[in-house]
Amino acid sequence: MGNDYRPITRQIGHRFQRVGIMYGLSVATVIVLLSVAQTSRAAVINVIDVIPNSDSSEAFQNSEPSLGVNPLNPLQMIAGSFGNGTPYFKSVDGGTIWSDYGALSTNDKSIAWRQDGVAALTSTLQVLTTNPNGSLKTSQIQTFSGTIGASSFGTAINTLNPGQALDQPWIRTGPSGQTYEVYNNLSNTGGRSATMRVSSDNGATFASPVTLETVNPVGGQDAPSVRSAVSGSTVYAVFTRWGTFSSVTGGDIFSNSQVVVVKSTNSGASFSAGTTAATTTGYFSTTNNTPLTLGQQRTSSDVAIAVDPNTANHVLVAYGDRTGAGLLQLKVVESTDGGTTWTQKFTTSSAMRSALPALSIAANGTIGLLYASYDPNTNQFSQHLLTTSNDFATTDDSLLGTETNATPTIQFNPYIGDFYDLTSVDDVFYGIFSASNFDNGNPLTGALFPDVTFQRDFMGTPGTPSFELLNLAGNPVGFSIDPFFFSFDVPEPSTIVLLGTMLLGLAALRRRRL
Ligand SMILES: [Ca+2]
Ligand SMILES: [Ca+2]
Repeated sequence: MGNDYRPITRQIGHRFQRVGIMYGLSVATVIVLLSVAQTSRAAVINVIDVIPNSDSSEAFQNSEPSLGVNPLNPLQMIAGSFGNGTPYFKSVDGGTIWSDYGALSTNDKSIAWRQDGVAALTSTLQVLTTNPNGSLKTSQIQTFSGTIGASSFGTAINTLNPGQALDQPWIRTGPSGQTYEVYNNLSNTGGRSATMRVSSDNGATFASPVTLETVNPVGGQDAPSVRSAVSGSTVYAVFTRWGTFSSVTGGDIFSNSQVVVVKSTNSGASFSAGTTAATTTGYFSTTNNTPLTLGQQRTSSDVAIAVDPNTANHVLVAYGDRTGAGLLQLKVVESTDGGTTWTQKFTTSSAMRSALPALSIAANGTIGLLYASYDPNTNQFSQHLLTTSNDFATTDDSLLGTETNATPTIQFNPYIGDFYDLTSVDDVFYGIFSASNFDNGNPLTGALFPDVTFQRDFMGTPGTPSFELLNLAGNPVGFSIDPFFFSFDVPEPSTIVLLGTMLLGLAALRRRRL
């Protein structure tokens, strides 16, 4: 039993191999090897189960995770996921230790930190009424503000309740109190559902909502996910304009959908009409284990956007494409002229289905893409942080975890979430994903993490069949979906020599410890 155990043998398994190869070589040789091997620098990244030790008895499905990091003090962060209501968690040590930060009654939620560092903001959705067929009729979006010293978000500072069908709010912040909430308003005329509202006082008050969509989508609405990214006074938003509908096994697809990017250069006071960043086949499935899902995880409207913190004209979009029967792939397009023209840069493997993209660009220009994959042949999930420091000339795909889809069984939709979340401060990526905590070291029956840390109580050894969750009284607790946090500082190519030297030092250290 313990709450900060790290599975040392598996943690360094990968590193040890590399070290073993290098051992006995001269420093100069190692530097040369590392320089040559830059194209394959996938890393073993420590992932931390966010569930605090005090919550060791929980067995909820903590899906759909969000993360906010204080840009002025990245030791401070607040995360949230589904669970018993929507529990929130905070860390003041860079994500190593997490504690409870209250809970809100929400359907969806999103988190962003104020850029002045004062507080985190969360935007939440509450469904108020449904139609007889169960579809959304009315809902409200609320905004909450919480300081890191507080114990919860407290009461809402703003409520949007127009008596309409609002869905999936997503919050991001700008440098002078601007707060951008994008969402899908299914009550908008003509199915022009992609919408944003803008605050200039940290979410206390908002200007009238702006309908970002400017045409009536052929598919009847824009896809549920609307996302935004901010660089100074430049704000981008992206959504998928659904095209021609057809029904396939397991759900709906929308051919000739458009991935639309709109832009404001005046902190959201006005927006340009959208440009088409890509054409795709949209998809929507709220069932489970179909050719259109990631196992038990439903799929819909995967889209993400990131803007370069140093160059507002440099913007990236990731989106989902149903590229064939039983095949879902993520694609990344890039613009360096402020969204006027777009270039295809990256596509995930066609050997498995991928979704839940989250994008960020670090201060040093490194690009990060967090995503989930599902392999129908093995019935396994995997999570990945893909990074590139040379604009996708080469990419490093770091595997964060692999889990069976067979267990735990779904408690509600979404199984692991309609999104993951990734942000960055300076040169460090901060990400969060939800996955099974069944860390028996075997993704055929449980989960395998290259490097994981648990705060919740357990007995046995993580990564082995002896691993068992315990409550604080020492009694067994069932395995469940948990949120997992990670941070990752990508070394720039110029620092690779330094890394080589460090690895040699590490080699000696690790060998002694073995
Ligand atoms: Ca859980
Ligand atoms: Ca959702």
